[in-house]
Amino acid sequence: MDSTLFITGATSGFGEACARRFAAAGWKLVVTGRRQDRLQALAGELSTTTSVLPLAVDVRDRQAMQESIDGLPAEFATLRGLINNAGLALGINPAQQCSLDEWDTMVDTNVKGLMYTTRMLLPRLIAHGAGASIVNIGSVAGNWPYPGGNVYGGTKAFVRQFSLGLRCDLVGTGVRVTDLEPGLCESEFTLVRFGGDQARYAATYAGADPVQPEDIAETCFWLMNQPPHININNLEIMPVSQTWSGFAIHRQ
Ligand code: NDP
Ligand code: 8X3
Repeated sequence: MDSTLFITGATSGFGEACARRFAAAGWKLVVTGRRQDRLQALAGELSTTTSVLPLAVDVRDRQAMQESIDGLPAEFATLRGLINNAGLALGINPAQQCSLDEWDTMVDTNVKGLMYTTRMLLPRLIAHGAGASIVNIGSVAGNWPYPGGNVYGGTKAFVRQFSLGLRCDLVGTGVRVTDLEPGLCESEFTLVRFGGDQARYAATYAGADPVQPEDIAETCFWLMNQPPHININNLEIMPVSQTWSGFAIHRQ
């Protein structure tokens, strides 16, 4: 079977780990992200194993995404997999202190970017048919509220509901859809969230033995290699160290 995977946000974290995992299994890759230098380095490294096409593109730029996808060479034209992974959180402040610009960036990336990529690539996944898969990277933040999660959690709740809606629309095409919902995972996500603050990055993971990007990549690989009649609708994955708090009660 010809297996080509399109990954958004392959320049670090989950996306980069997925690129390595699927390349090792012989999948051809289209790897995307904004940081061209990282894409080139990754493509250079993995191209000793498989065919890799680096595409430097911002998922928020609808026209640039369309042009990149329209220009896919024939070798990468039909997709067995799409991992909608590009995304970010900015800050963890109470809503009443948040920046509207940061809220716009999260919505434009996590919601609109994912929406554009999916719509533009659906015909190529449908052309593959049975066994094709979309894995959307949601979050536990889409299922469970926490202080400061506000718009980030809202974007991930969109990812969950959009994924379920896609399942309805894609019935009969053979294309599977999963919302993969990680909890605490160690990646540059936390550096981005805290504006590059290394101390907050270290404090976030200290003593927590967090999930690693390679764990997420292994899960994506497992999801996409289920028998073609199986769809895992959604899947939460947390480190054992992470659980829930009780309800908060503010007393007068
Ligand atoms: P990283 O910061 O390591 O990776 C994020 C990736 O997204 C990078 O490759 C980045 O590439 C890309 N990206 C961000 N904005 C854009 C954009 N506008 N256009 C194109 N690419 C973009 O974080 P993770 O690997 O941890 O995060 C991946 C996904 O997982 C995100 O959707 C995140 O919300 C989600 N997630 C993360 C968790 C965690 O604890 N780490 C837990 C649950 C979900 P570049 O900057 O080069 O454009
Ligand atoms: C990232 C997980 O709990 O930091 O999506 O929001 S969390």
